[in-house]
Amino acid sequence: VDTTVDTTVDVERLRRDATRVLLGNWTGSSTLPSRTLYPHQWSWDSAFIALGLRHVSPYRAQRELESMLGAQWADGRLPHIAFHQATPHGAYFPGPEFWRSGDSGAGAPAGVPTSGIVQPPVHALAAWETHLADPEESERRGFLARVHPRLAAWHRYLSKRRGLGGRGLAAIVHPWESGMDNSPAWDAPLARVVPAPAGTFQRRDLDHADVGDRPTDLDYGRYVRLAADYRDHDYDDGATPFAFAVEDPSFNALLVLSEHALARIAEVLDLDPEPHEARAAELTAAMVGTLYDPDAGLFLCRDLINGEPIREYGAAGLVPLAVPGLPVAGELLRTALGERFRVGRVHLVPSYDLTGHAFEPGRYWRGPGWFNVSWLVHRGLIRHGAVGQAAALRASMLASAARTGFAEYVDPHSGEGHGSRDFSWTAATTLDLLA
Ligand code: 9WN
Repeated sequence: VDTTVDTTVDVERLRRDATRVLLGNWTGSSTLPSRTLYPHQWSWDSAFIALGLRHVSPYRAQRELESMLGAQWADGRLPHIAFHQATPHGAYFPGPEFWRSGDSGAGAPAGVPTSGIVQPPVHALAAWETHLADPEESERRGFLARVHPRLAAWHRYLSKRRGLGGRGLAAIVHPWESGMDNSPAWDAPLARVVPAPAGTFQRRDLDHADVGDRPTDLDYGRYVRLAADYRDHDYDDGATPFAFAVEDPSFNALLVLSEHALARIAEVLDLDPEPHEARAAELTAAMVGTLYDPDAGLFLCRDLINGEPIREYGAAGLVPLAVPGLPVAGELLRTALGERFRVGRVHLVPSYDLTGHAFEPGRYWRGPGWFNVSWLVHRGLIRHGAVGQAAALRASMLASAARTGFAEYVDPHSGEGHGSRDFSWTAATTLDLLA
């Protein structure tokens, strides 16, 4: 069913409400994705939050990114969670007592407990655009000079330690690392993983969300097993016998965007931008050569355990649209606008193929539209000249944010909100679209 997108949004009110959400989730140095469901600082959330917060307070947006980068490990990895000390013990699973970052030999920071896995590298992009929001304030605080070495070390970690597939792309070793936790793309690779027994851990997410909106217990058993195995090998990428290792087009496309951003940052600092541009070009070529499927007109994930492409069509495969100079942009655009995703004709960008066998309109990353992914695809549409469709997508994002009270994700057909409300990156992407 095609939905008619409500474009009658009270813009001033929406801006005020989005600002209220971000300020309400601010802890003093960073922003919680949600006060109920996610009461700590998350890595890629932080980057999207900064991209919105910069329109409210460039200073706070800088602090947001700096506190995330303050959780960086000695090997350059940026953990997917920096635990917020004031959050009550046990409010989120898995918490610091599970990850035990302080015990690992990989050099977790002393000051803050963290997880040991990562999330997509949106940070350099966010740092660059945060700088642009107020270059004088940025210069006054030496923002770029302080974040550049950390961002460069983060990208180096991904290239060197995570180049597991040997073709120049970064690999993820846990579904949580994709940020799209229970995407149908992970079903086959996860089927090999022996789940941790149900009685050995306690989920906290179901205290705050509907069971039908979240990953299943079986998914959780496998998430726990993979994380515990990595932890028990000291988070050592060379020593862990990974049961799950995948090249994800969204993760790598974000790395490309961030390498381009790092090149711009380097220029401002009078450093050589060339290595970052070269890396961006190399990654783009590797992505197109390894992950693009011409028959599907879409980027697919690749399973590194069996070397095979994963034939599930998800929004991760559309994210490369945001990459400049993408040789297959025309075909990818056709897929975005076609029947699998119907961008501009449904609410947001569906996280999974609307015609796919595993599509579920309300369950997390198995169908619902998410604001961060939609924001990235919106950028891609503009980059490749699909101005009308970009406007329709933008209108659907603004209307959905307003209608649902900044829901975490949205049923692409009905527009109904799911998951948490007052969700930070929903508010942040709203503010950016309104800027
Ligand atoms: C696990 C915080 C995070 C997002 C992810 C989203 C969800 C966590 C969870 O929430 O994941 O990292 O507990 O389900 O899938 O994209 O960063 O908002």
